[in-house]
Amino acid sequence: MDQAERYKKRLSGIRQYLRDRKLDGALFTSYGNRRYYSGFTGSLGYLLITDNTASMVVDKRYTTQAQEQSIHVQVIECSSDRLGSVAEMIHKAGVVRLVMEASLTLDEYFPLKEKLGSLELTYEQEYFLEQRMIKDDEEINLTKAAIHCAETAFEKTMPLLKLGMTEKDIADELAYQANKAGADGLSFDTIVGSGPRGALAHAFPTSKKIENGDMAVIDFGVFKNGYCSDMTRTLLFGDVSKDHKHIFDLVKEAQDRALEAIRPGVLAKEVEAAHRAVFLREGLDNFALRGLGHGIGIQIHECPQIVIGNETVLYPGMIFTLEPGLYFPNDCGVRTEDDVLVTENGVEDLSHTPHEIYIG
Ligand SMILES: [Mn+2]
Repeated sequence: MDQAERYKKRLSGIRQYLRDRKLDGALFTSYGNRRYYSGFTGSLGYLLITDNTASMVVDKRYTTQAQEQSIHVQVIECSSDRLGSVAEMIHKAGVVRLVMEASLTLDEYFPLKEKLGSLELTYEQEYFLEQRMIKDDEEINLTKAAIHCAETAFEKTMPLLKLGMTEKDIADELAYQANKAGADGLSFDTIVGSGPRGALAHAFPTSKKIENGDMAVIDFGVFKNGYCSDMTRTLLFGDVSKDHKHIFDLVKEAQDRALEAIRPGVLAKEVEAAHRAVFLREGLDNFALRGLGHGIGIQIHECPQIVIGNETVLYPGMIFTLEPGLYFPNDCGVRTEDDVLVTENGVEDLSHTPHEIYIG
């Protein structure tokens, strides 16, 4: 599939939506959707898709870049009245009924609404995000490359770790190694929580030193060529107690059960339930979070959400995380996270970093 075909296919999903709901145009304003439907990587742009046109208002900073990245889109450089240019684009396309993204902020919505006059406005979020759930070959390869980059950085960092280092030292080293391995940046702020701080599911790295017996939860990802990776490992420093190692083993078992449950046709909630069964069996469900994973792609959190009750059917091409965890306040936390791809026959685990890593 070449680039032209790729975008034609993506836009056809939106055009089907417009026809089904008797709408004339869709206005995309978020980074993720704008990028997915146009290829444009800039931070600001208003993309309008109608049944037979695709146009985008950008400011002068981005005119050349947008023309290069979005060859299937007519690029319009805005006047000093940015939203005025957006309204003009919408009027010129003959749109009467417009759907916008639910994430459009109020400070843009109200002035834009005024400029659009009598247009009928509605909003959508779920459908647009669901359009991005099944990745094409290029997206799968880009995601694999981002994962490989992060795992390379992780592998280079491991031999440098020792007792007495701080959480922040670990996060800094990972960031340095990620850049050396070719990352464009981190896909989110690295989480490092050691010892009792591991119980904070989103612990930010501090000057706390790693002590003998600590388990340290490290959640880390890179952004490369527009795609995100996401991985977590709980490192075992020195003499980890039997009780803590038991928790560690249960979390890994929960992930294994989830992995075994994945194949096309299965519901997201069934995968979630497969992992939770381990924690329920042990009477530890109260110490787990409410979800197991999330899609990754252009953004670090995408559909499908692998959470309790989600009836989304799994299809080949979906990529999401499996990240079970148990958190015991003031004691310890364990999480482990792989990125997986649903295949025609089952599932491919895209993460290859070992789970059980002892240090010191
Ligand atoms: Mn994650």
